[in-house]
Amino acid sequence: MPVAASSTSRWDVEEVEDLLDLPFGDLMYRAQETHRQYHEANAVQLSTLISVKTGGCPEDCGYCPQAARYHTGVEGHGLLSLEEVVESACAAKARGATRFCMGAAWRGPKQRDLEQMTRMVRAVKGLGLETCATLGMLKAGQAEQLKEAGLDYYNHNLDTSPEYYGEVITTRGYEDRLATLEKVRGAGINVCCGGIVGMGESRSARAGLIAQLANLDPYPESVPINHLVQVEGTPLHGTAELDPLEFVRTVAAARITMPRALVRLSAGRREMSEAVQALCFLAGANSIFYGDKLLTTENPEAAQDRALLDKLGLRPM
Ligand code: SAM
Ligand code: DTB
Ligand code: SF4
Repeated sequence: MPVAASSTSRWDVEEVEDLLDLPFGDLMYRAQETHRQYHEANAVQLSTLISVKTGGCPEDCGYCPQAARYHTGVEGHGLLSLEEVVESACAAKARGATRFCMGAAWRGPKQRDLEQMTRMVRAVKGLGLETCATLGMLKAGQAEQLKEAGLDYYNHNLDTSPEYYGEVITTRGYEDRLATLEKVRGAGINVCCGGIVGMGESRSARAGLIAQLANLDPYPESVPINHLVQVEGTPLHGTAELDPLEFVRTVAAARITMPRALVRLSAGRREMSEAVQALCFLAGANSIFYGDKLLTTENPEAAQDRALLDKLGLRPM
C-alpha cells in the first residue's frame, strides 16, 4: 500500500498504521531517509537520569514500580539534597552525558517541592548540562518558575493511545496530560514527550500514540520511546512479551512522523539484545539514557554502552 510522503504536519492514525504495516525493509528505508535528511547519521545524544524523589506515589500507573499501592520492593526516599543531585550531575557530565534528567514520583509538585527543584535546575544548568525534569502534572505558574531557573526540557509522557490509556491509568486522564504539556509549551520550555510500548497494546494503539505525539503542535523536541520494564508487583507484570521488531517499527514511525525530534531509545534497553538496539538506531533513534540506572530499574552499564556505540560507529553528540 503506498504511503504518502507527508508534507503536512497532521497524521491520521490510519496513516501511521500504514507506516507500521509496511514491509520491514521499506519502513527502515523510509526512516533512514528521514533520519539522514534531518540529522547527522551517526550521532547519538546521551541523557542521564536521576530519581530525586523515589516511591510512594499516589497514582495508579499500571507499569510503575513507584506507585505506593503496588508492592514492588522499591526503597523510597524523600527529596534528595541539592548536594547529592549536583554530585550525580557532575559524575554524569564526566562520563559524557549532555543532558541531566531529574525525575520525581509525584502526582505533581507542591510549591515547596518546586522551589527545591528550581534550585537543583539552576545548579545543574550551571554545570553546563542541559536540564530536564519530570515531576508530574503542573499547576498554573509552575512551568514559568522552572523556565526561569533554566529548565531546558520537561518530560511528561502520553504513554499510550487515548483509547488504551484507561487500561493502564485511572487516577489522571489523557486531557490532564495534554494540559500539562500545554503549560510547558506556554512557558517556552522544550517538550519531551513519548510513551511506552509492550503494555499489551495493539499495533493500532501504537499508531494512536505516535499520531497523538506527531499532532502536538508543534511536535515534541524529544520523544522517548520506552519498552515496558516489567516489575513484579505492578499490574502489568506478566504481560505477554512483544515481538522486538514491533518496538523497532514504533521507533521508525516516530522518526518518520517527527523528523526533527530527538527520538530516544529509552527504558528497556537492558532487556534488549545489541542487535535489536542496533536496529533501533537504524530506525532513527538518536538518543539514549546513559548511566547504570534509569529511575529505579537497571540500565546497561555506561562502559557497555560506550562499547556498543563504538562497535556501531556511533559517536556521542
Ligand atoms: N511521576 C511523574 C510522571 O509520571 O509524570 C514523573 C516520573 S514517571 C516514572 C516518568 C515516566 O516513566 C512515565 O510517564 C512512564 O512513561 C515511564 N515509566 C515508568 N515506569 C516504567 C516502566 N516500568 N517501564 C517503562 N517506562 C516506565
Ligand atoms: C521516560 O520516558 N523514561 C524515563 C524518563 N522518561 C523519566 C523513565 C523510565 C523509568 C523506567 C522504570 C524505572 O526505572 O523506574
Ligand atoms: Fe507516579 Fe509517575 Fe509512577 Fe505514575 S509513572 S505512579 S505518576 S511516579
